[in-house]
Amino acid sequence: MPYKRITLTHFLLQEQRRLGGSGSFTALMTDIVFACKMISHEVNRGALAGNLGVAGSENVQGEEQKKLDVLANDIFLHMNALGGSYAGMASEEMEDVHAVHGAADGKYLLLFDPLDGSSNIDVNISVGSIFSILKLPEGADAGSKDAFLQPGVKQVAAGYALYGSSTMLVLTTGNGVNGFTLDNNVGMFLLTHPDMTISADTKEFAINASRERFWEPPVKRYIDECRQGKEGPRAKDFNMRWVASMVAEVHRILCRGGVFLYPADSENIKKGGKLRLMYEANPMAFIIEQAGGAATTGRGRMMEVQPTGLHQRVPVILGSKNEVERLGAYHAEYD
Ligand code: AHM
Ligand code: MG
Repeated sequence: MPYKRITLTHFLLQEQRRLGGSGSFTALMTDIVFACKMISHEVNRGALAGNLGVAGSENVQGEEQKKLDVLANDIFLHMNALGGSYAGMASEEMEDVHAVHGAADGKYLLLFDPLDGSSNIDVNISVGSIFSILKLPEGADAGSKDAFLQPGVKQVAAGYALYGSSTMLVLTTGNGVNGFTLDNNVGMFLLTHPDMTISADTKEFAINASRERFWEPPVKRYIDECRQGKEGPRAKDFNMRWVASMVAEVHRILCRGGVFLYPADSENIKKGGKLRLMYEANPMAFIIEQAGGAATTGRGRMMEVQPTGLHQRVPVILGSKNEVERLGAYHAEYD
């Protein structure tokens, strides 16, 4: 009975009343929701719409772009420029920031990864969009990247859309985490996962184990101990998962606990890590912390990292609190 559930729009209006807001936040979220619905539609149509395969271009980081990377970026830019809530936007797929012209009232900055996990597009495995919302600092120029270089603790909202077996939108505005499922028949996101929380302990870890030869000693120690199972120092059996779509991994952790690592290693450390601070690590860290989990670089809280570059990469460890703290202790012992 869809009409008995709270829609995302109603949820946002309730939040607006609770906070005594002006409605501008509700308006900007509406733009994001439209963008995610359209991307969901394009992802679902896949090969039927000729959406698979490479675009023949590279992004700012020298990575090959897929057709859907480019399309999803265009959809995000276009939908979010229309509403007038944003002064500027920055994307994993664009070298420079995009000032929104004509948005005289735009008070917010939007950072997004339009299609995360895009190596999975062509094989019909879950992908997602990630977004982070910051306030435009007083007097700042939204056309300058300096306005965007704020630590994760300054985020006013963050979320992701998961294009999986169903499309979901998971959101935090700093007051817990709520998940909404897209009902395609009525075209609305409905609240299906209220107050998502992450168990402090887990028996599941996620890491790209093909990189083991590059790992630092604390990561190697942690994974070795997990793999020893009941016979090892952890005295319990662990399971492993790796989807290679961060959105899907974070969603699994929100649903049943776990720890996700894309750590610094001897090969990716030249770049600072693999995942991007502003488009991936910070928004996910905000969501994870709001659900009772923890997110670090292994050497400090993720959301306290002061960004120095728009496309900066960082080591990422996040998920069930006790496991993340254990990994932090192993790093501290080693350093
Ligand atoms: P992308 O933004 O280019 O898609 O890359 C980010 C993705 C994450 O979703 C995922 O956790 C990771 O890259 C997978 O990396 P790997 O291919 O090394 O397993
Ligand atoms: Mg990404």
